[in-house]
Amino acid sequence: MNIYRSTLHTLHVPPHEFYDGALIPPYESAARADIIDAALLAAGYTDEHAIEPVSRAALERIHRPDYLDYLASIYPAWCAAGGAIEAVLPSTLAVRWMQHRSTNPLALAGYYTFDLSAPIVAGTWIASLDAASMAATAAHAALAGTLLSYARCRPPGHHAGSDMCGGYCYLNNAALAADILSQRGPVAVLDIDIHHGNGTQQIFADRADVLFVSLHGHPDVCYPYFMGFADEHGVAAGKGATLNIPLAFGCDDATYLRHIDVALAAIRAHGATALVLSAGFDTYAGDPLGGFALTSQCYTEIGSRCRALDIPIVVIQEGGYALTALGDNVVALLDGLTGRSR
Ligand code: Q9C
Ligand code: ZN
Repeated sequence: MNIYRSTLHTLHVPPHEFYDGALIPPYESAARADIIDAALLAAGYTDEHAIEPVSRAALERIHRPDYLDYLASIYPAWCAAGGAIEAVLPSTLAVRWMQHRSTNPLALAGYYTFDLSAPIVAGTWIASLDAASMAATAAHAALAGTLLSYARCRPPGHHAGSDMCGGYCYLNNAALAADILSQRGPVAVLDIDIHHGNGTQQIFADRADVLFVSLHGHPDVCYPYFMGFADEHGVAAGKGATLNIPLAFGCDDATYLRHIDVALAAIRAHGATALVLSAGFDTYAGDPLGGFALTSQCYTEIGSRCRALDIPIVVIQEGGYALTALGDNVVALLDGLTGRSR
């Protein structure tokens, strides 16, 4: 199994996030990556491969050019315009009937952001590019015959849409990998983060060749609230290529695995030639941002059921905030995907 990881993520350390009205230390921290790296090493998952910089053309297939320019340039522009040096985090969002395109950096931030949990600091663009590069490199390796890769992406990506950041996400790493893999034939994204992958769904909504399947906390009670309902099936040519499986909080291993089988049946029916696994571990019992009750063994079982698809798999790290268990849970998933028992 190819492993992609690096230390550039340490350039992205936001000072805070808003959580239901409170300003708190960010759950999405550099410590998460360190914990995963230590666990990979201890478990013998050490087949590290070099990361190739992702091309602008590849990024522009999933993100709008003006959004990419925004991410690359907003931090100094925001500071020069009088924004706080701590981070770019707008107080005014361009919601529904407020869509005027301003060039004021303080306004731009509200145009390209959908919530208050994606602060941009000086190194956010470099760190995001690096995470995206891991995902793209893993996808190219899969095209070249690698059966299994794990990209330890930080920041995560599945909430980032074609032109919006939010939910700790800036560039959509999983969408980038899926788009690259789609050169070869139909592909599927299976999103197992507890939060619906609203960005990935939006990016692929009108595409028939990329099936998006997500198991997540029901949006009536779970972030991101406004998307992820079972009646969203895709639009235009993409109708039928979106499958949302919202689940009630409290979901246990047995219930979850029953629904994984539904997801895998859809992936088989789609004729997927490759799988991108958007792997969040905030479904773990006791995750501070979760609400499900999965055990570590469940991740091994998810992995082994995905392995049975018998197609190349690119695993993209998404969420997971129960720090004491995060490393073990990543290893548990990889054990299932490799068929390794310990
Ligand atoms: N009351 C990922 O797991 N805060 N992002 C939600 C809800 C944002 C999660 C507050 C959660 C973002 C990648
Ligand atoms: Zn999540």
